[in-house]
Amino acid sequence: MEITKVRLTEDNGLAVTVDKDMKSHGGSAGHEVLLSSQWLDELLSPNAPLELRYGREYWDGSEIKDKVRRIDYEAFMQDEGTAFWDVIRDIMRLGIVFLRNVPRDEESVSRIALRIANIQETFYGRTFDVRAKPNAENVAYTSGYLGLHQDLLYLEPVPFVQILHCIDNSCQGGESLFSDAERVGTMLDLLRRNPQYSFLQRLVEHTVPYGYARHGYRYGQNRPLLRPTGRNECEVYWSPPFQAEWREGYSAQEMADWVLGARIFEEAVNSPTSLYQTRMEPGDCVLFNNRRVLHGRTAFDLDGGGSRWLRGTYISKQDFLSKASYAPGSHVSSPRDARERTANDEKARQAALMATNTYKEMEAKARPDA
Ligand SMILES: O=C(O)CCC(=O)C(=O)O
Ligand SMILES: [Fe+2]
Repeated sequence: MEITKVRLTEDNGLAVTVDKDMKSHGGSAGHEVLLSSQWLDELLSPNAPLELRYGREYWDGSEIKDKVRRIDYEAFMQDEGTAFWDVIRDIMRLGIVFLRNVPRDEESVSRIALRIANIQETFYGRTFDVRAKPNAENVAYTSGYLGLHQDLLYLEPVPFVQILHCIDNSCQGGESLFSDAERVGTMLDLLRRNPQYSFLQRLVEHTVPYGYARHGYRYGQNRPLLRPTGRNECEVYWSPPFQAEWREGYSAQEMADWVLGARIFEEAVNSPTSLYQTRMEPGDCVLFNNRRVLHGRTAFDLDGGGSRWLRGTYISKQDFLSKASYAPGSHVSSPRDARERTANDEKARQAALMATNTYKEMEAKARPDA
């Protein structure tokens, strides 16, 4: 079978004529095979995954205040509406977005999840309630301060999107905390490449045990604090409230190095510069990337009156990306554009990260003579 003619189509795809069809297609004189520009783009750009097509914007607390959106629930739920794709894009780009005017209904959180994809059910159930209760099985279900963390690191896969719908929040306190951990992780990864700070290597090589073993359930996974992706970005695993007992035989020096690195990370994600603190009101719902953005909350006062009740659920990464891959051209760039832009932007982005105060503070703390 040979190509006898190739021409450009109106949509910048190709029309290829072959002399003979394959046997399975009858084997007669060939016809034109149409290859769409999108198909060709994807074929020619294997290293432009969806993440690059949406673009990633790291943020600190003041940047996210300007960028974060609160999108109307009804607009989001409408079929094929722009608001729907705005939500998907913000989750991909910023890792966080809010809905407002969400109906006060126990089913709202699953409706929101199912508008995007299917739910990732866990042993907490298809959906779960976050309320202070006696004998709480985990610290999230108390009224105490809940430090920045990711949910369910002891599961595989770790849930990707977490959705929390606020039904009541009339107590004193109970404000939500968020921090862009991938921003800090990527900076620490840059610092680590400097031989002077090689102790940070421990954050990549050490694994931390996460576990849950209560009420007839037993789960466990070991995860490093930093996992470089090989694309100049660095995944992060951080969930101190749910850490299990260390069992690996690391030396005292190795442990000391890990602790120093972990402390630098912890201070950076918790610094007032990095933190985004916001109060969720009834009818608000947050959707965030649990793999990238850490969440927590301030303590609240149950005795002073009022109540606090959130309902949550999760979506897995593959299910979320499956939906996200159908974004219209208004919301993503083509694979080719994404690849070119990324190549150009990479150096600039690294330089920008290294110029931040967060980076300089981390560097100062890492310096042995500091
Ligand atoms: O109470 C909150 O605001 C957050 C609770 C929490 O971390 C969770 O449900 O995963
Ligand atoms: Fe949580």
